[in-house]
Amino acid sequence: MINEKLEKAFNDQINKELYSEYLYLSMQAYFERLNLKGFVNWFTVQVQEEHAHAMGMFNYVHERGGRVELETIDKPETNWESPLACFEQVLEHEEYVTSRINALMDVADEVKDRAALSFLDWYLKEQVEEESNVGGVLATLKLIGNDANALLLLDKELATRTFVAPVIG
Ligand code: OFO
Repeated sequence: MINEKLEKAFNDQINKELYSEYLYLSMQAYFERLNLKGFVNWFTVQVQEEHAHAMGMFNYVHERGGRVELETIDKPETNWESPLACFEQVLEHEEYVTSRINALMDVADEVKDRAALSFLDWYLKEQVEEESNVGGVLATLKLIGNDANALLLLDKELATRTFVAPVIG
């Protein structure tokens, strides 16, 4: 049976993952407006990943005999100054999520739930990958500056990203 404090921390993180899904869906809509279909594809995959992250925890809490209580999901921003500004926010958000996963692990550590710690290891590794992935796109966007042709080349590259359902835990 999962400890009550840890159960609450998991519920908070489920909300954060669902917010991530919502934020990236809003960014997807932004790139639809810009008609940059490769970026749209990148966010389509990102949205699916965030949903999988939320569901991984959703299922885990149940597996541990806990209770999931869904909270309100905050309204995400709907517009950005540029693709660069948008990706700056993605990186900032992923860094925030990493800090929340660390905080969740602190709670698991505090209540000596080693099974939960081992489960959360996957999320920690995933955050390293996400930050590096997003950091790569951001670095390219900085190089691109106002070069529309280079932006279209990046758009082509982002069109190749595909979703692979993660095996969590
Ligand atoms: Fe769930 O990893 Fe991004 O936020």
